[in-house]
Amino acid sequence: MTASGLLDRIMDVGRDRARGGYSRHAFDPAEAELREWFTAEAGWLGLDVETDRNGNIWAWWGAPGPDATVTGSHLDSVPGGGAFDGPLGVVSALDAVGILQRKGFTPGKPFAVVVFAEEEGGRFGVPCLGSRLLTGSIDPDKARALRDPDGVTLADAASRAGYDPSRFGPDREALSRIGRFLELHVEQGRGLIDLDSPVAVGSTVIAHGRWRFSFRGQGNHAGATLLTDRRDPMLPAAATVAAVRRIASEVPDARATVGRLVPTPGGTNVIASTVDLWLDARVPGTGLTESLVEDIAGAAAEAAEAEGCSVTVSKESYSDTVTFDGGLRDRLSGVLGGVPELPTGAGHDAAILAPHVPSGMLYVRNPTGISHSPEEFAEAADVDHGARALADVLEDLSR
Ligand code: HGY
Ligand code: MN
Ligand code: MN
Repeated sequence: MTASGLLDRIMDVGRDRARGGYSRHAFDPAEAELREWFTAEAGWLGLDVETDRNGNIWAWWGAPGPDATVTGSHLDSVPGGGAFDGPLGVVSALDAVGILQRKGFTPGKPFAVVVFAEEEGGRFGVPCLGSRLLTGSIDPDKARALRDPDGVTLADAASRAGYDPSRFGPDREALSRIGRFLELHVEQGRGLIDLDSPVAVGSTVIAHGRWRFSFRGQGNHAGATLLTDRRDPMLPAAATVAAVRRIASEVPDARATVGRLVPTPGGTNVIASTVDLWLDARVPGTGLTESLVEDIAGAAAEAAEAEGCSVTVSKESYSDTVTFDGGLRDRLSGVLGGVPELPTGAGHDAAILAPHVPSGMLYVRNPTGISHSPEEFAEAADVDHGARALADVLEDLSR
């Protein structure tokens, strides 16, 4: 089954009728359906499937072992996300195994397809949760206590889905087996359109993080409270959203976003008592993301004081700039005949693994250049070209 054909099989799983696109999140029914689907597809390829202590799925072609060539991505999405971010890397890995099997290739070293859990952090707020737990990049107790928008903890959600959250944590055995990791991903930008190439090799992932700003004022009646008597946290929250764009536009190549803002209690005729907003900030280079956030936090504190409110800022996740392994990058480019190399502003599990094992990425052209939105797209011809390119490099890496 080709990668584009495999994508068609899951096209209706986790559709979000309200937001458009897909909402597939850690340990929810849609993701569970995708896990079952992946396990079946891997089984038909004769792969042995196991789920590790952190909810990541490993499909082994032959016996598990050291120096393994591992490829894969994630199946979860952002809320209202596109069909390709994550699943494209998974279906391409399955298709690549099929291509290699049909040509009679047998890996000369252990080989696995992996699906990482909660890469988007769409439910529990921390991106790449499965690969962070695996590599020890997040404290397991902090992870277990993460809450979704309904207040359900990761521990409870995992238990309800049949996992044992007490086992969450660094998995040295699983990590030590990985000889190299390669993730194929839909491009989240216009690089390949402008370069007129169907695939590229990844070079860097820029630093990025998420911060929660909590504004506190006085809840009250919208009609009975004079404007002069208010401490309305919505005012400093709104001022901060405007300040994010104003301050970030002064920093070369910075990206800063407020995509989520939640007033409490959230009534039309109610002055909010608190307003929470989440800042996603990303600046290439070292230390520049944090200094951007410091400037934004300063503007938030000023705006809060002017309205008689308070604000607390807490860092929820952060990843430094990552440069993928040069030797692996060169090898990928060599096998693929010198395709372009592209940086990205999007985070990936490959970047979480990069400090621990040689990691690399392949990108497949996205004619819209749009991602984290239903308009995200990849032509079937490019999808299948990407799977064949992945098969070629995996063959080279697995001899
Ligand atoms: O947010 C990101 O960059 C990635 O899509 N998780
Ligand atoms: Mn994404
Ligand atoms: Mn992704």
